[in-house]
Amino acid sequence: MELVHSGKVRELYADGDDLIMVASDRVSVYDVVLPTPIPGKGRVLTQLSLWWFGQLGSVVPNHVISGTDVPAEWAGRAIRCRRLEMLPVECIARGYLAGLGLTSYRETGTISGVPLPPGLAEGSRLPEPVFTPTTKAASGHDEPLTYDEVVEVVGGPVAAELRRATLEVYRRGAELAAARGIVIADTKLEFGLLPDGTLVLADEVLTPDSSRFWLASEWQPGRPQRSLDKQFVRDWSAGLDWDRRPPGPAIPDDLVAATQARYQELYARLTGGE
Ligand code: PZK
Repeated sequence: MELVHSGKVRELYADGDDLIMVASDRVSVYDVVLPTPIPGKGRVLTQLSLWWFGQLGSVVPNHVISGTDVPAEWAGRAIRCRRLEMLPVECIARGYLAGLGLTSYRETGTISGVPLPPGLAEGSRLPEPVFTPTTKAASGHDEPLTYDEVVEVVGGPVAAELRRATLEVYRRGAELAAARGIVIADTKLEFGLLPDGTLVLADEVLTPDSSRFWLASEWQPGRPQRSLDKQFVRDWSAGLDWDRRPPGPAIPDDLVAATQARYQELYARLTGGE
């Protein structure tokens, strides 16, 4: 099959009119892929995405054709999907203050032009989720976009659909996760259009590679929150004498096992499955 796109942790192949998205066991920290894979990560994230696509089907159509009609060597970690005309906007919804949203709030009291109340702390829940789109830079870093800039890029009607679908996917996902003891702080979504103009949710959805997951029982505004995925790897690598440039360090066996267990636990908790 023809490789059409190779990302840090996933590949995209063309199969006739369809695309096949394949998730690897690679893990990245501080935007660098580490030389040690986390066995089963690609399968867990693929199955989690498929589960969410199913849960969210009534909010917005998605690009999934099949999670099983894929080449045998990729079974369990690949999705056959419809080819879309992708929109050049990263659609982010934030329900809590972290990452770049926190930075923006500290500097301006706003995120993406939306004014927020004073006195919020790192990790605080926002009064309501905010749509904080960015550009999709081929390399380097994504730049924040105001809603008006999204309108300039995709037009008013599609911009309005993007904001509604992004916030609704986040709201439904966060509500479902909350019932299972997990906080989804924020998430990044990608959308495309079918030839008839229908807006379709693409890529992966509500995985730990595209979202921040916290344990509700540990959530405490006013300090950095512990992420429910590769936090062990991040913490360990932060303590090394490593300049965060490639090549990254090899992950010790016990950390690989612990990280593998966290991914599996997250999947089991959210979906009630194995
Ligand atoms: C598409 N990406 C990003 C994802 C990578 C790169 N349904 C679609 N139709 C057309 N294009 C895309 C999709 C999707 N999803 C997604 N780039 C193009 C991407 C995964 C692995 F290497």
